[in-house]
Amino acid sequence: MSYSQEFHNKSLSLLADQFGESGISIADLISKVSAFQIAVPSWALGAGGTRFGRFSIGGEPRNLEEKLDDIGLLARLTKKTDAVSLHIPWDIPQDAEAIKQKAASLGIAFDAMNSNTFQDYGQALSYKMGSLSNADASVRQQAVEHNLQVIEIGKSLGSKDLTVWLADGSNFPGQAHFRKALQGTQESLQAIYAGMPADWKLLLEYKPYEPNFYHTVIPDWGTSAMLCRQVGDRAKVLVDLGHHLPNTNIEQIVATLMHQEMLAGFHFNDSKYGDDDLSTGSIKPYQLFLIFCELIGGAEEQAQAWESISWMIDASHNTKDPIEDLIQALESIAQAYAKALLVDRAKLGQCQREGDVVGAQEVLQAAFLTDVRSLVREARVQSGGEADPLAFYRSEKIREKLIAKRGKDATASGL
Ligand code: LRH
Ligand code: MN
Ligand code: MN
Repeated sequence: MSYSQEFHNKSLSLLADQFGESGISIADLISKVSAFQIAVPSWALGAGGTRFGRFSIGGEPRNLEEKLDDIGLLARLTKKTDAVSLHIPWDIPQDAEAIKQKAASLGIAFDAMNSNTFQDYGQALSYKMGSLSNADASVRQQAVEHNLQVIEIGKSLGSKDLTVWLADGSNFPGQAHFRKALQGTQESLQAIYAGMPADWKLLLEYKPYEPNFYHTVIPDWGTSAMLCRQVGDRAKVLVDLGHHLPNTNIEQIVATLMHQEMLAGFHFNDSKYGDDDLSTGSIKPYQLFLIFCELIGGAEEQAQAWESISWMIDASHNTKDPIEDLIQALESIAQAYAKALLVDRAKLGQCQREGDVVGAQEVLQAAFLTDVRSLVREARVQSGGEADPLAFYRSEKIREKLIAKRGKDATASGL
């Protein structure tokens, strides 16, 4: 939809009229939406996508500096991201100080560092049979040391988090010893945690299947939480939206984790079937909205502080221009958040106490069905971003310019 200033102003004042009555201040919402920032992973900037094929879009960032340039551009257009999440070994900085300075000049900080013990990249021992859980102690030790190196790189860049995702598991019954694999993982994580600075957080992902299809060592939030408890207070559960079996109630998982102050943060993406890594909000926007409802409720009712939660996109596929895709994802996340802020929580609480099921649904849908695009746009413009980032990106022919600069065959490292 093309944007006009007049239409924008009208929609915004309509929102103020609509929600003013229930005591919701649009100005307050605008400042909350403006403040909300989501980190972008370095691996989302290439058209790498799925593990099945790569169709380069051209002009992809060829190194860490160019990845930072792309995120700097996203930050400037959308005002919705101010950090990058690096993946080691894909993003080893040659000169950490220079990279740090470049990032700072673009207004980009370093979010969680991601370790990689799910593929072989020339290290001494293979991760084919697992990493932190491997039956062989020397492989476990190598994987621990890799994580410690990732922490060192993160320290040199000013990061404060380590995200661990394990592909560990087995493909066939009998292949792995379940309890020993868990015990090995626990001890490895304890060793990694012991090497983390005192102001760092460890974010532990879970995933029910893939690349292992019979069992994964950390299949669900419960196993992740159990391991985190054994590791330490600053180890918490990371919810990657794609890492659930179909129809899992993710908003309930979020509420449960917040209830125990165990929610580390999110990897946003969307899916139809599994870990599809599709653009956030492209498939199940209602689910995303309900997740934000739980987040806002959990923070307001002081289950867990909003500021303690990390936000990141983790999507990567091979059909869209990655920058356009990220613009859309950042917009969808901001919309879901804005809609959840519109929920009349007092009324919802009353419906819950009175057993008014119909009323509760009405309250949620009144917020969800509201068009908040003008609100999100206003937040962006007030922060100095573009009114319509996607239209700007296209009209300025930014991809064409990137291709001219970096080449048609330039590909980014990553998935
Ligand atoms: C694999 C995965 C996981 C990690 C990322 C690096 O499932 O997508 O979510 O966060 O790779
Ligand atoms: Mn993830
Ligand atoms: Mn994943």
